Amino acid sequence: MARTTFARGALAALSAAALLALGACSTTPTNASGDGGSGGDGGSGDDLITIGFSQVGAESGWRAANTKSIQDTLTEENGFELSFSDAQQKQENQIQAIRSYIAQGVDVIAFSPVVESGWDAVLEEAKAAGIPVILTDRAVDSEDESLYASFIGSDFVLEGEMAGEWVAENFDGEGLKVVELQGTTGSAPAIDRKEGFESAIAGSDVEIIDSQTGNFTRAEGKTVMEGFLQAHDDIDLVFAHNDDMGLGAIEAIEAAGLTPGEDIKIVTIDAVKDGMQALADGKINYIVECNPLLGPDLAEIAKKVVAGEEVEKRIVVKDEAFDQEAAIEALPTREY
Ligand code: GYE
Repeated sequence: MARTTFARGALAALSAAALLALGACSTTPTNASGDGGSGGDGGSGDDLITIGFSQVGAESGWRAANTKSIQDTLTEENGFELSFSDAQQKQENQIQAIRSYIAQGVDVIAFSPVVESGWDAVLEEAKAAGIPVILTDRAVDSEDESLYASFIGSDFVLEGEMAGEWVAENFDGEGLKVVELQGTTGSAPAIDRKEGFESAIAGSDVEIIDSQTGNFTRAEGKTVMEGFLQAHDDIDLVFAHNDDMGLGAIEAIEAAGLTPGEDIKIVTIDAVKDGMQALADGKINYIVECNPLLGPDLAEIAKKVVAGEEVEKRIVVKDEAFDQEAAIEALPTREY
C-alpha cells in the first residue's frame, strides 16, 4: 500500500518534467488538435485510440523504414491519435517517454525496447494504471509475461542462424576467419543474432577472430572495422548485425585499398534498400532480411487490445534471405 502511494506521488512529480523533456525531442506527426479536449476517456463522438509510441532512435535505414511504417499506419483515418517519441538509443529516454504516456492516460502504449533488461518497474507502472503495452521489434527479458499484452517482431536467433548457415555452407573447410560487428550491446537483436550465427557455424572450421559492437550505425561500423583491419591481416569475412554497419565496413575496407565482396566478404542482416543495392553491386555477398513494416500488425493488435479482445502473445514476422541475383530481382519493387 505504502509503496503504491509513493509510486503514484513520484509518478505525478515526474510527469510534468517528463512531459517537458519529451516535448523537446519528440516529433508528433499526427495530432487531432481540431476538436480540442483530446486525451481523456470521455468518449462520446471521439473514438480515436490514443497511442503513445516510444521509438529506439534513428540509428539505421531499418529504423527509418520502421518509423515510417508506424507513422503511416497509426493515422486518424485508421482510428488512431499517435504520440511518437524518439529515444535516441537511450533507455532512460524511453522510460521517461513511457511514464509521460502513462501520465497522459493514453489508451495503449507501444515501444521498441532499446535493450532487453530493466523494464519491469515502468511496465508495472503501466499495468497499475490499466494501460496495455505492446512490444514491437525488440523483446524484453521480463519473467512476468503479464507485463505486456503482445510482442510483434522477427525471430532474431533464426536470422543469425540463416546468416551462419550460408557462411558454413559456402566456406566450411577453408579455415575462414570472421570478424563480427555486433548491434547495440544488450539489445535483443545483438544478443540473438550472435547466438544464432554461432550455433550455425559450430562444428565447422569457420572462426570468429574478433567481435565488437558498432551500435547498429554506419559511422561506428566503419570505425570498428578500421580497428579490425589494423589488428588483423587475415580477415576473410565480416558478419555485421545490420546493413548499416556492413555499409560502414565497406567504406573502411575500400579506404584500406581492398575490395569488399571479394578480398573480404560481407554478410549482413536487414535487407534495406542501401544494403540491397550494395549486394546487387557485389560489395555485400549475402543478406538476411528483417522486415521493418510492423505498423499494420501493430494497428490491428492495438485495436484488439483496446477492445478487450484476446491477442496472440508473440507475433513473429517472416524473413527471407538474398544473394546477389535475388537482390537484383527484388530491388525495383522493394518497399524499404
Ligand atoms: O536490424 C537494425 C536496427 O531492432 C531489428 O535495429 C532491429 C534492428 C535492425 O537498428 O538495423
